[in-house]
Amino acid sequence: MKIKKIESILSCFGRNYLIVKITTDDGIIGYGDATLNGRELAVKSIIDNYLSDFLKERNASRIEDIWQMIFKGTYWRNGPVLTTALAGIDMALWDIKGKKANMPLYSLLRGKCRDKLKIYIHVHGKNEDELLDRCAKKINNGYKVLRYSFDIIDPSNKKNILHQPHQDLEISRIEESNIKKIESCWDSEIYISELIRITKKIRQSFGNKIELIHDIHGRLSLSQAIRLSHKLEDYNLFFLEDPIDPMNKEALKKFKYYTYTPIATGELFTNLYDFKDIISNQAIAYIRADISHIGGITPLLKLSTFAELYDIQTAFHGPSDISPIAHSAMAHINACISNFGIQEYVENINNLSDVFKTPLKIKDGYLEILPKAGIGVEINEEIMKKYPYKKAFLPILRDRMGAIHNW
Ligand code: GCO
Ligand code: MG
Repeated sequence: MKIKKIESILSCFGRNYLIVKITTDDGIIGYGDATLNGRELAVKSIIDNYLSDFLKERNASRIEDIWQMIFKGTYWRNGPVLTTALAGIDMALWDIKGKKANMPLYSLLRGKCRDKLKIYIHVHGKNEDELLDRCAKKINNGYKVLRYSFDIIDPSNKKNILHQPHQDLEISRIEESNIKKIESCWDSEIYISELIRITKKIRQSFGNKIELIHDIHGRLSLSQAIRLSHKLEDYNLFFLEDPIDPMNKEALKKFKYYTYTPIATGELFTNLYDFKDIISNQAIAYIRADISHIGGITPLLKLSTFAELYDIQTAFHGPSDISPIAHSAMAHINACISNFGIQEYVENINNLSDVFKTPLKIKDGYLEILPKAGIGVEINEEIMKKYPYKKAFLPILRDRMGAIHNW
């Protein structure tokens, strides 16, 4: 089974998605996700102009070999542009392998070891009341784990909002915008006190019937994070994500001795080595690897097994800026690894169902996966063409003195 054709399709459904399509000489088509939010054209270029030359006429079933060839063979290994392109190719090849064998990916890998997946969804409020209302609505809809965030009006400039990025798609987001509108001013101290106050409110309102997650996006210093995580211990978070800059591995290794709030990190990591030290030191409780940025299914399986040896669980990155193909591929992996913890999920991702028909289904707050061959996403390319790419940028934060702050 030889690779005949490699295409990359870029389109925008509120968020931009870059899809890799590989066709084999026996007519099997595989799809993968190569979306890198804010850098889509760079990934498209590396696929179209470089990687496709490596792939033509290769044996499509030799996935490990192709993965290593692209990662090591290009010499300038690593970096999010290369690994995201590689992820798209890797997913498409696994999709082909599953379709050829007529098996869902989870069967082709290890076979299901659980029937349904615990998930968490985003709930955002523009103010405290809206947040509490929306939490109540989500709990009524059966969701068990909520990742909460909220806007804060800057007391010294009412026009400035201290934003927290979120994927609650029913609430307007500022995450992607024109280059001229993306900068805002951030104040970590105001945020810390508001976060403690609002977390207490959520717990008082809903008791222990839900589990809570909060994402800090690496915005705090180590000492701020220690102070905050102590105060949050009373509210028993499921995990706290990226309290400090995830690149500062030494700080993460120290941080674990200061708090018993479980820590999750890793959505920014683009290779297995980024995780090696913090896993082997048990600095974190959950790995937040992103299938589309770490290089696809092949490395994610290796990473999960490595984490399993240290009693660390998975909580793969699942925002709306990776496509339903990536969400589906992760669900297959989650179904068949023993150290699955939880999966981040975007409720409305299936609203794209006229374009992407996924094998995923939400039932009573859990994610279920239907037995479709391969990754199991059907794509309507005709409709897809009607949603052209729109250039958009992620926000940029500055501190009170005007210097760039961690996003
Ligand atoms: C998460 C992420 C998202 C990011 C987004 C950036 O934990 O889901 O941090 O909230 O904002 O992936 O594009
Ligand atoms: Mg995050």
